[in-house]
Amino acid sequence: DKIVADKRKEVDLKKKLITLPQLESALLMERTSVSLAAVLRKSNSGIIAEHKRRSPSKSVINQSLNVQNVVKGYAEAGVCGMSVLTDGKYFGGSLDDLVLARAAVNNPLLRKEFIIDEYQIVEAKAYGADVILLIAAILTREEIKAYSELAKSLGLDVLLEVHNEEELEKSLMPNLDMLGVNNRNLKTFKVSLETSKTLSQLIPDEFVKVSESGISSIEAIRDLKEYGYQGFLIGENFMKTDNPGASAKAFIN
Ligand code: IGP
Repeated sequence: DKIVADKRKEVDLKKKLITLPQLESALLMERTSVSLAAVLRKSNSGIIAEHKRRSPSKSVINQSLNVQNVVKGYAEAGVCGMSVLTDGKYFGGSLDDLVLARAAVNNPLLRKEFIIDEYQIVEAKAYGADVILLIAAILTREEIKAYSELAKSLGLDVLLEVHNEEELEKSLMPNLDMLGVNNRNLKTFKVSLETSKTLSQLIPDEFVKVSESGISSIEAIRDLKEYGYQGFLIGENFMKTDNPGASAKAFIN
């Protein structure tokens, strides 16, 4: 898989530029993380709003706004947390975006990244994330176990993403806080909320259920809540507007 190969090269290069001990001495390693799962459990809205400049499926979404203003707008709207894309090649994001977002808001922040190495998990913490994403489609069960244990040892929440039954069965284990169902098929880019609905019954109650991608209406959220979802990860629908914060606000209350 091309993305994973690109990421491997990127991480191997970074390890030479900033060593693991250097990362571990970053100031933000001392910060106490905020649990997104805990916020979602108490919230009615469940909105996790994403900062996303572009994507492989849509190319340009929004290149003109600055990340700090976007996340401040989301915070003012009252979202539960924000997701910040840090992948540069496919999504036009960066770790600078994450650390700038961290400086701008106190809400839990998800580092949205293709994590394939422990180094990226320490990096997530060092740049201010509260939550990491683990994608079942690109990881083995052993990797999911090791990575989620490392995340927990750093105080980070784990959102495990699946998009079919096999991935879900392979991944269920205690250290995951949230189970995310991606409604977007990563190969065809086709979006169907049915994916969330079908998989919901297979997710044990101890995990906070998050529905990801392709959500563009309050009705869709209301519908997904009936299937037990407490988190809704929304990017494009907010970012395609001039004022993502105001767009998110319309989904809250
Ligand atoms: C947001 P959307 O359709 O609202 O912009 O989707 C989010 O779910 C999507 O960006 C995403 C993603 C990912 C991106 C879900 N899983 C994994 C990169 C990698």
